[in-house]
Amino acid sequence: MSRRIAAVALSCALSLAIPGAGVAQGANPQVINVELSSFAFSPSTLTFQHGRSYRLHLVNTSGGGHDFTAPEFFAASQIAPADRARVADGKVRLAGKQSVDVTLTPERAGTYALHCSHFLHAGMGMKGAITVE
Ligand SMILES: [Cu+2]
Repeated sequence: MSRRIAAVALSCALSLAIPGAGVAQGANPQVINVELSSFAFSPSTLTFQHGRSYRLHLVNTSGGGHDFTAPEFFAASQIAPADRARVADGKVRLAGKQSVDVTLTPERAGTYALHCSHFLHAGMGMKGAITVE
C-alpha cells in the first residue's frame, strides 16, 4: 500500500517536471514571434504590457549566427527559471537556422534598445526597439 502511494507521488512529481508545463506566472503566455535574418529583426519594434507573461519565440532564418541583445530589457524582466540559461550577458545567441524560446514577464515600463552584437550587423540594420507599457 505504501509502495503504491509512493508510485503515485512519483508520477505526480514527474508530470510537474515536464518542461513548458506551467512555466512562469500566467499559464498561457502570449507568443511573440521575432525573425532574425541578415540583417534585420522582423518585427523590429516590439511592444509588451508590464506584468504579463510572454513567450519570446526567436527564429533565425539565416544560415549565419545572430543574437537578440537587449540587456536593459532582460534586466527589467522576470525570466522563467527554465529559460534563464538561454539569456547570457543580456543576449540570446542563435546559431544559423536555430530557434529559441524564452518565457518572461516584463516588469518595468520603458523603452529598451535591441540590436545584434555581431560585428557590423547593427550598422547594417539589425537593430530595433522594445516598449514595455
Ligand atoms: Cu546579426
